[in-house]
Amino acid sequence: MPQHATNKPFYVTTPIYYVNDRPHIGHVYTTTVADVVARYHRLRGEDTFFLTGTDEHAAKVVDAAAERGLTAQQWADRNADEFESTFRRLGLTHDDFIRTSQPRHTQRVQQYVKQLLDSGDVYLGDYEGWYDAGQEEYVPENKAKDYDFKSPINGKPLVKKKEQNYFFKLSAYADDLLKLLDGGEVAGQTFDVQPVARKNEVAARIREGLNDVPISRHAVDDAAAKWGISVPGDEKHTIYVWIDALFNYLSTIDVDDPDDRRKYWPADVHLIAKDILWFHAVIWPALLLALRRQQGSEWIDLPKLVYAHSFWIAEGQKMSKSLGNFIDLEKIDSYVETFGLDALRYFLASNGPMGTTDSDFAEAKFIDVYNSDLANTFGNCFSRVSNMCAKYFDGKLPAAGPEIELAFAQLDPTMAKGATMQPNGPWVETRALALTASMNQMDLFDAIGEAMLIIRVVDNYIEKTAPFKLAKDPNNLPQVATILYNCAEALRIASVLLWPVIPHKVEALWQRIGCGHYVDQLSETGRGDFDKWIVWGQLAPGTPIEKGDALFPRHQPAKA
Ligand code: ME8
Repeated sequence: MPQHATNKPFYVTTPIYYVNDRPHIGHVYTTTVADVVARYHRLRGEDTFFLTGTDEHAAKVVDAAAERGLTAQQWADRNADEFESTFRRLGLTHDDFIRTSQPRHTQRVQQYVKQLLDSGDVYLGDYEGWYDAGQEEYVPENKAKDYDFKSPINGKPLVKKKEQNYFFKLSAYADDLLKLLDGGEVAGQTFDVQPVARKNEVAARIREGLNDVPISRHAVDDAAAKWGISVPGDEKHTIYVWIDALFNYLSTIDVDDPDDRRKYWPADVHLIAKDILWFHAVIWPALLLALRRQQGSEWIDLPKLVYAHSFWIAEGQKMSKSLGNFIDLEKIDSYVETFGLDALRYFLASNGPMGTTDSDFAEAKFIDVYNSDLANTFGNCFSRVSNMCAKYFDGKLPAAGPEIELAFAQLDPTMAKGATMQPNGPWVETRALALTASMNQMDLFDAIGEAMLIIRVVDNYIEKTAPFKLAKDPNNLPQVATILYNCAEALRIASVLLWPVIPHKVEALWQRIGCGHYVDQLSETGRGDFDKWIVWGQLAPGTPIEKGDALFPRHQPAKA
């Protein structure tokens, strides 16, 4: 697992997406998770770089463009715009959007491939094999046979293809890769793949043997292959789209500029899905090991972690073109319109396929999660606290006193004895530390679970201490004050923990509880003060608590 040294800036990437079609929920998901991770690191005050973008030199882009009477570049431009504007509309905060047809990328790719040609890691040879045109990849003989010579991904027939190609000497890196995956060091470098089941899959496949891989296509007799970056010094060949694409993680930050983007390398996490694990867990580190041996490239360390999540399915079925059941942009927009952007983010982050099982994107589940976690827990908790401040303390946060221990003992002796799950300083701060550990493991479920637990405990505490009953006797008001202070403070800390996931609603909450300066700091500097903000006791007594509209109004399904 990556240890985040405090002085190393944080760098997170998503795959760059093919522009043959418009974005769908899968693309939005990975980019949203990366956004949550990036926001979390910014919240911690870290210098953070978050990269996404589009992968354009694919044959299927040429085909899709031709069907519409457009050039590949025109079609790529249109869809790249669609990806970028979608991500912006969804409030995603990437620091750059790389397109592989941009000169800043193509020039660097040519430079890297030239270095590999010069070192002999890339050489010219002949290749014959089974090609999956949809995936733009060769399928090994035994796998092709297992799938009856059809694409393991889309079921279309594989084609036997023979070409003169440039090859990358992948076979030379098998031992190094196995050592790295086993937790060892190669040339002072470490490299991890998670979840561990995915790492084991990759290692098992490497142990079956690694062949050198073709990394070019013949651009003379293949019109689609002309759409690509030429192999330096040999115009007849273009660089295979996958090699071109992988280099995006490096080309974006490998620039001489006053900001010194190279400081972000190595990537702390490449977030991907299981479909593209092999390229990221095997080809990519091997390319980098080859590259960093070249003069001037010694700074090119290995990425710390490749994290491969699983897949969304839709309403219980695999999403596919033929079923026409993709959660597409229209559906995504309709969820946002009905429930709000943060509700979509919350559902993706808390119920998505991080880990090794697929997740179902089902409307009933979405509504259930929305109502139970956001409306009834987060939203309701704030409205209870703000209502009581309005009713008993003139809309202001009261000061806490020592009276609560007494109140506890009187109200619920069992709880006072156990007293482990009280929304008090030490307990809440422990939850924040647990969240940190979970985020470092890319365990979003646990991280969100810690924040939600605080709110559930606050709710339970309100039930158990019953301030609304206590308040009937004015002599009890000091106890009510303590209860409300504890609730508000616990809720404040929970909201800090939830900011990476539901930033817009959390910021609205902060404005209502006298923490507008958090919003100002984040918008002015881009960074938060996590370690300070999670310390108990920062809400000043007397602060006006503004009730406002429900943060997450309960969703009532329309009656049929
Ligand atoms: O593979 N569930 O691009 P791509 C979750 N250009 N995530 C999904 C998903 C699903 N059902 N479907 C897609 C490519 N994704 C290459 C990548 S990187 C150097 C080049 C997400 O447009 C997930 O992140 O096919 C997956 O890895 C990616 O989209 C594939 O996007």
